[in-house]
Amino acid sequence: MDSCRLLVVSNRLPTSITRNGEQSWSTKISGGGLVSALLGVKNEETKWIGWAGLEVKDEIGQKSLTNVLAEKRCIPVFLDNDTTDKYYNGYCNCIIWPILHYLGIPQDDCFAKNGTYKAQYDAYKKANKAFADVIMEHYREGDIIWIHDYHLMLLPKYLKDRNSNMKIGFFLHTTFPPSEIWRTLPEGPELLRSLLASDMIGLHTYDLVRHFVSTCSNILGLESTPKGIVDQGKLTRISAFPIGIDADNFINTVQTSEVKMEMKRLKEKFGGRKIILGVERLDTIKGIPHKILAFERFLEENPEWRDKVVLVEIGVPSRSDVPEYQKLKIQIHELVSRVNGRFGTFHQVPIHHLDQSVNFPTLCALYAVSDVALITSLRDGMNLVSYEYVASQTTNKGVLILSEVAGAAQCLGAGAILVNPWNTPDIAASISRALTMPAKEREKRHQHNLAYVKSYTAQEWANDNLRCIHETIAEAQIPKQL
Ligand code: GDG
Repeated sequence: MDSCRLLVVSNRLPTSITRNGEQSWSTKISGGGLVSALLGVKNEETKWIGWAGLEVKDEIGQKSLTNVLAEKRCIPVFLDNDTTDKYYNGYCNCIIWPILHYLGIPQDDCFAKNGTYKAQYDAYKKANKAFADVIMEHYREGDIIWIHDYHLMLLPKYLKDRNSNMKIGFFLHTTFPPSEIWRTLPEGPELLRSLLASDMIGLHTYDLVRHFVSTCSNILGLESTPKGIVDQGKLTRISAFPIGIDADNFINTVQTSEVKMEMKRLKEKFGGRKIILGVERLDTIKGIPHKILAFERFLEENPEWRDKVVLVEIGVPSRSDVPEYQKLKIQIHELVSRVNGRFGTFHQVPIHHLDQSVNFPTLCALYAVSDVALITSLRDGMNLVSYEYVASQTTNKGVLILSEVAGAAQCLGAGAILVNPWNTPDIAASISRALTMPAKEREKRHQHNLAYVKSYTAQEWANDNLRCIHETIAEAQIPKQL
């Protein structure tokens, strides 16, 4: 791969920022798949451009934060609170996110709370333009721009309009729906045209590539080839790159004394009961109510397990200003309370539920002590939690129950028990099967998944994406040389 400067662009920077005083800031690296994937990219120089995550109105503050972040190779985009609310809470998370995950556009209080539809889309454009401005300020000829996710779908076009020589890759971390769902989005054609201004678009799986390509053909009437979409002689390459994790980080962290002590505490806390684990952002796509209903069914049908198993459900707060997410939280609380009320005793309850995130060592300890991971996403681009669980199960060889409609099912399907998240009785039966699975079968399934998780890592994913961007750019230059 050529040595070049890489500008990674995503809605958020990989650091969380707190203001302590006029010119005093603390920054902390945030976790997550994208951060670990990109930290491993071996490039001459990588810079990360993203929203600062907080409003900084004064110029002195903006300058001082920019200087602090420069040391971390990060460049902030500043957005005011009103734009952020309409762009992020509104258009990104009320409109595009549900469409991308095959759900309809909500019609009610989403607009009342986060501004009208038009105001939300205007804010989306404004935010994408603010990103384009910052990129243009820092861009040098030859840089590769690698844009991430649905927050920035208008950015490829805004950039190419200003400099048609720019080399742009785009990666979508979510699912992408069939064309008839995308068709319901009023701005769908405009967003597609902008995405196609990229040189290369990556999605997690071939199914998603197929959806994207057929949507471009059906809605825009464009020609598709095995490599991608052709518009007026220009090819935009569309390819599948299933994201991975930094498996060694989990394998090594579960060996640390801090995690081992936490594992011991957790085992004592749950008093020898089998642990079923759920970890996810509290999100409408993660199927948390479906999981609780299935666990309830399992307890109904298997009374002998009632005092021998606990479901630990970590629902990490997410998008808490969006009405759909507020409703979901209430629904989950009601369900947890019902199941605990029905099957709990004075001594213990069957669901241990937290509305909080946990720190990384605790997360690793939870992964490592759990006997089963239960993932019932209704749609999920990939689902990194399933990978992280596998990587952390070095001693337990726990069982992964995984939604068949998560992208991860296409990579871990042979080792996991796959379930349809809407099939409550089948998930309940799968819990029973997982808890009673013979050690030999658990070992075999675990080894299968571990081999995959270790071989296709976050770094491989990033390198493959970048290799493909370089190839596409090189191929596009061939006719000019003839
Ligand atoms: C999007 C797509 C796609 C979770 N709770 C805690 C915590 N986490 C970390 C996990 C994991 C990440 O958050 C979640 O990643 P997922 O992939 O499971 O889900 P999304 O957030 O929806 O991610 C998804 C992904 O992008 C990557 O392309 O797979 O389909 O929706 O890394 O470890 N980390 C800590 N405490 C927690 O409580 N420290």
